[in-house]
Parts: sequence; C-alpha cells; structure tokens
Amino acid sequence: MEKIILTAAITGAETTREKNPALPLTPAEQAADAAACVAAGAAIIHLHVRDKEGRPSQDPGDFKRAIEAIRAACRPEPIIQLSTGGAAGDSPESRLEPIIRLKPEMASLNVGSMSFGEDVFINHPRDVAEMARHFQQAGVVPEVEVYDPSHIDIAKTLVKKGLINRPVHYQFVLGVPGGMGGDIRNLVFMRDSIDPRDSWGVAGIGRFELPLAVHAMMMGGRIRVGFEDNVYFARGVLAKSNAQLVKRIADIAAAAGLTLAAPQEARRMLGITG
Ligand code: KMH
Ligand code: ZN
Repeated sequence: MEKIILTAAITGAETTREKNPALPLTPAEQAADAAACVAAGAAIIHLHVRDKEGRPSQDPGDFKRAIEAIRAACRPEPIIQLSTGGAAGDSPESRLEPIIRLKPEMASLNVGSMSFGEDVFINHPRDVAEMARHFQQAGVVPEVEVYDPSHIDIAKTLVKKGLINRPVHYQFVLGVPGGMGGDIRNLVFMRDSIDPRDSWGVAGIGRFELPLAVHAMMMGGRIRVGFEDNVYFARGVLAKSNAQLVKRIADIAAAAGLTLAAPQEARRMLGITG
C-alpha cells in the first residue's frame, strides 16, 4: 500500500474564532500551527489567508506573507497548497491572482457550482477553464475539489479538453450542506466513479471528518483534517489545535500499521517536480 498523504486545512474561509478560539489567522499563527501539524505528520498545508482584520483574503501579498512564515517555521517544508476557492462570493479574478503571481507547487481547483451552506459557490465553466489554463501555464499541480458526483464528470470533460493533466488528484469534500453528504457509501461511490489512473483524497465536513478519514485510510486515499472542515475533537468538545486533529489521524494510521508520507514523498506521489 502506498504511504498516506495527510493534509491539514488549518484556517479556511468560513471558520471563525467564535467557532474555535484556537483558529490561526495571522501569518505567525498559521506558521506555528503548520509547524505543529507537520511535526504531527501532515505533508500538505491547504492554505487560506486572512487580511489584517482577519477577513478572508485572496490578496497575493497576504498569501506571500503566510507562505514565507510557514516555510521558515516548518521542517521539512510541507507542500503549501493555496486555495483558489477563497470564500463563496469572491470574484474569479481575485481567486486566480495568487496562481498568476505566486506560482505555488499546488493549489485547489474548483470545477462545479453549488449551494454552500447559506451561500452559493459559483464556478462558471468559462472561469474554470481559464483557471485550469493558468494552472497548466504556471506548472501548478491542481487538486480538484469535488463536492458532488457531477463535479467528477466536469473534471473528466476538462481532462478530455486537455485542460487538466492526468493523473487527476481529486479531493472529495463530503458533508457540505448543498453538496453530497458524508455517508461512507458516498465515499465509496465517489472513489468508484473516478478513473483508476487518478488519485483521490477525502475531506469530511464537521462530524463526518473522522469516520471518512478512517475509511479513506483503509481504502488508500489521502486524508484532510483541520479547522477549515471541522472544529471539534469529539461531540461538543472543541479541538485544542489543528495539530491535535492531525495527530489523532497519525496515531490511528500507526496503530493500523500504515505509514504517512513525508512532504518529499508526497511531492513524488503527486508529480510535483518543483
Ligand atoms: N470556501 C469555500 C467556498 C477551496 O479551498 O478550494 C471554497 C473552498 C475550496 O474552501
Ligand atoms: Zn479550502
């Protein structure tokens, strides 16, 4: 079995300090949090950033400050996967800007529109194609975020059009109100719906995070945990930190005799050539 790639989604756009006071917001806080997550076994940091007031931002300057702080704090250096999803309602141009300006190793690529909690997350086919083109031009490896089976079909069409390279690295984000639910059957269905040449991971939202992570581990997928998706450690008990959520997965993997991929191994597995 291949090693398991663990992602920490440390901040997100929708999570607030009201939901969990330990949410990292500033570059220094994100760097300390990322370092603890890497020490606990995370190979990828899925990164959203905030402006000086703590509001979600897609500003390349805000990203740059966070990236520099994280790179300085983490040994080994994790893959920093920038979000191009941003916050629901962000303009397509602002979401694309960090790709053009910063050319990260990896970034999320959202391909389908949907209700997203009380918001609407719009990914117009024209903007998705434009975004995918920029990923290719800049050599950025996309992680394709899919919240619904129809998004897999959209991604397959983008592959056929030559806008996404094989292997596709899917992220099944399950349990978003408005997307596919977090039932284990849905994970199996999503895994069975992709081309076997492609790879996949799962991010379970809220109470779905842990059961989906444990099942994905046994099924050979990547795993994502963190405050972007879930702020609880147990029912009614807030997680103390992102690293606490990462460590629990690392401990379960170790108990099951599975090995986590170090960042450099994850780069090789994902085709990140630098
Ligand atoms: N904040 C969500 C609307 C991503 O990072 O690419 C979108 C999101 C996905 O978080
Ligand atoms: Zn995200």
